[in-house]
Amino acid sequence: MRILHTSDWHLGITLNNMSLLEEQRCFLKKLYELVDTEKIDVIVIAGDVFDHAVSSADAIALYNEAMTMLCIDQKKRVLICAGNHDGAARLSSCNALLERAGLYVAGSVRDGVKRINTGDVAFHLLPYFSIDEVRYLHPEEEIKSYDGAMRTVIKGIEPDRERSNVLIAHCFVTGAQPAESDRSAMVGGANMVGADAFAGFDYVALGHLHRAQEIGGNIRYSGSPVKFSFAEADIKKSVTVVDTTGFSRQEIVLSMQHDLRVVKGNYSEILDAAEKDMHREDYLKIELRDEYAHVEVLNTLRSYYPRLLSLVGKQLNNVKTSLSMEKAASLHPEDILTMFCQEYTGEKPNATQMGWFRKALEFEQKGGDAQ
Ligand SMILES: [Mn+2]
Repeated sequence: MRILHTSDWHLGITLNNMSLLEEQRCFLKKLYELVDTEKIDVIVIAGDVFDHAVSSADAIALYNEAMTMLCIDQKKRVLICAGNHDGAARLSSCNALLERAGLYVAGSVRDGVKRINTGDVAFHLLPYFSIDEVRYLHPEEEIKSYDGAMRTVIKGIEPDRERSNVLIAHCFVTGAQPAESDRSAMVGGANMVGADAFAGFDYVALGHLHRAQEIGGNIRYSGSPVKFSFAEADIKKSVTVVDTTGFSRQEIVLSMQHDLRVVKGNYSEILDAAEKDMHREDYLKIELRDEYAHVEVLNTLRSYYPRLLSLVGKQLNNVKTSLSMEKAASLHPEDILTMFCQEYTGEKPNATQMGWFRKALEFEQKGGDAQ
């Protein structure tokens, strides 16, 4: 049997207020193709299908479209465990009905660990949980840590002796490397689970961390299929194809329709490069070495790069002012503004800026009330 392991779609996520739904739609198109070309039998999504517990209508529409394509048109089974970002109850609504179409969703650990037998594999679907949920379910156990809670839940899973056993879960395993967009996964390490808690499974398909990686011999994070932050600009995104004959793994690298890039350099160099740039539609963060990030610079760069989402200019930290308090007291405010602009931008304020300043000054001197 061939399994496609993915996780952390985060449908509905934004990057600097720009929706990434268009990228997520492109990923899904590639996913449908891969299901055919890689002869996939089962698609495993190890949590964080959505970015928010209450998702936008657009994100839900894309999810509906994807599940219909995979389950009805491509006639595959899709197994999902809820992640910490998913609204568990919403995600698992109409469960019994959806299972008839081949979509299996484990929303809450309170419903037990769902087992799905397909061919020679038993899949165990373990959704994200809080320590308190497990304490409530197992009052007889003394649960001191998240690791302890995980071990308690796993103890309750009956492995199928006749089949291979695959666990699908959403958690932070000790030793795994988070990416920048794993904000909620990085809280102090309190929710970490030791890899040995998963001994006995033939394969552990994990979600939660957005960087694809393998821990030990049989535990793997597929990582997110899309880059969600500029700190992940150089991280390759992929899905994992697992063949249950010997549980061999293949990482299939995905390119984004528009890549996410960080560009650093002097303003003139960046403008020269922009002229020849074949990928102006990419999501960009630009870091200028020799220029401040003012509006004109932003507008000029945006005229080349419509998806310029972050502009960082030369830092002001090392600028020392030549103006002492005593000297400032003896100068006219307009002279102070002129000195300030010269020191910080190298130029005098233009007529428009000086006009605004005079108006503000007049207002201030009249004792106008702030709005
Ligand atoms: Mn996630």
